Amino acid sequence: MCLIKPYWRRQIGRLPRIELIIATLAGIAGVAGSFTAAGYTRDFIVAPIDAMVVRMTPGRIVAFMIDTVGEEAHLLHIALSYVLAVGLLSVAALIGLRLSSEYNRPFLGILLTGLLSWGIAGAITGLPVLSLAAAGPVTLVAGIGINPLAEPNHNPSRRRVLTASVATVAAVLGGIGFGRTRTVNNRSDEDRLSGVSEDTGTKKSDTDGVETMIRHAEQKALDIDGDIPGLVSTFDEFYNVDIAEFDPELSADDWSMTITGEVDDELTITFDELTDMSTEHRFVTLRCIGESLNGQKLDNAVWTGTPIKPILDQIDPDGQCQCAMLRAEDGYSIQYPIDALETAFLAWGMNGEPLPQSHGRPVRVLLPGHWGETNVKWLSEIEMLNQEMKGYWEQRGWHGTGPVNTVAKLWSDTRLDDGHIELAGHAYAGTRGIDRVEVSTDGGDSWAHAELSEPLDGEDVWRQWRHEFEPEPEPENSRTVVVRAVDKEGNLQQQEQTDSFPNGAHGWVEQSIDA
Ligand SMILES: Nc1nc2c(c(=O)[nH]1)N[C@H]1C(S)=C(S)[C@@H](COP(=O)(O)O)O[C@H]1N2
Ligand SMILES: [Mo]
Repeated sequence: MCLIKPYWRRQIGRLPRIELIIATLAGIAGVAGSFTAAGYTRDFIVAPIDAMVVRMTPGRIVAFMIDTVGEEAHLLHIALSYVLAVGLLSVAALIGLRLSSEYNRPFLGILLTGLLSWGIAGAITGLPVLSLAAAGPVTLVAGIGINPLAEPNHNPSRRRVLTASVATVAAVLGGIGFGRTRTVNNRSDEDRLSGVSEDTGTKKSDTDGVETMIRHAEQKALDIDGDIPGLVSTFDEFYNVDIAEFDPELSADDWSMTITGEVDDELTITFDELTDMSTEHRFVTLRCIGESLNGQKLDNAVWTGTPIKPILDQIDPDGQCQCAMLRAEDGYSIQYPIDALETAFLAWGMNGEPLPQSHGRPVRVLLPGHWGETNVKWLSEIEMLNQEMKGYWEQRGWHGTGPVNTVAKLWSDTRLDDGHIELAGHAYAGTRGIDRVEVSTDGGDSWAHAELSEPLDGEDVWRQWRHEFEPEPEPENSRTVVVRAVDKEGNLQQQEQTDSFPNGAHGWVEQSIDA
């Protein structure tokens, strides 16, 4: 409250309420107009504001929010960005409204609102033409508020607010309708891109290989009645974690990656050079360190790409720490040892298609066995360091560059036709691999081995498990089911439960079910 100096507080207090209302409506209409033209893309006026909010939020606040609010924390910065966008555009309208009421210059007020809102939108997005779509509605709604054609005494404020509201609602509804199709059109641009990049991206013959792998995975999947994901996640199923609300839009043709820092000569690799290297398809499973113990930010896909080792062999990093900072187009960064980096894979395809925009088009890193955050999307630079530095999440208190924790998920419990109960889920232990999953249906007193899916080819893959049991004839109210995994090195999953912050969730998943 005390942020606003008393002088300004008094000035704002003196503004007629109706002008504030109309200016706010004008701001809303402007944001809607921008959405109409840009859709939910990086050209939308909220996008650059959101990027700025994400960059400026102090790390401790981000860590605190994720810990207490969880993923919904995302909604807060988006909401704040909307408020800022509306606020900035309403300033343009307010100035116009003031000019016309204080100095009785209605046409000048409207003109100024138009110019100012266009300038503001243009300065935020850097897109002068698209900014007209934001400035138009702002000017229209402010113009309704000003209403230069009315006789001074025949212009009751209630009617002006009503008309301005109707115009704003129309702008918002129109925006939602048109903007949606813009967003969808953008998606189909992506699909068209897949045709374009067929020669540079996933080649036809490669795609056949991927299809065979997906078929094999389908054959290996267990016959599970419950509704749980298969062994290969589709684009829609595959989880998404981004620091920014609006993903970078990069084309393969313009992409390149540069290795910089403690090297004799910098090395730049273009998309063509990369895809000309030896191509492989790999099953790789990703898990986000921020997910809750039994959460669903765990997925698997077939990725097409090339090992990074031959590229790293061309340079001779001589930094003291033998570590590298990976950077991406969205401002993301993460640091880990060159030893680990050498095991990485640079992927440009996913399930037989070019990488979807949300998963890092055109090129992302896949680092076997490490937490999701090491798998940099929209990769742009690898900087060889002399000294360790913290990446985006480590600056915010996470310890997510190491190997994943072992976990067995309990994702479904289903009563079968014969009255039995089927429990099922996925288990994952990174490159250690899953040896077995054990299930207890009596709160941990006795344990049985679950049925496991045949392992997929690959060093970093999940498995499905399934366990069927017969409930008591007289159903108890509920019973406690506990699941735990043992990795191929013989380690039993840690029993004690911890939160995901800062080392990833630990513990045995425990649920009470009716049986
Ligand atoms: N450039 C960039 N890379 C990134 C991220 C990001 O926000 N920006 N998020 C990371 C995190 S925390 C995870 S868990 C994985 C998620 O990958 P996905 O969205 O493809 O599932 O990407 C990682 N790579
Ligand atoms: Mo993550």
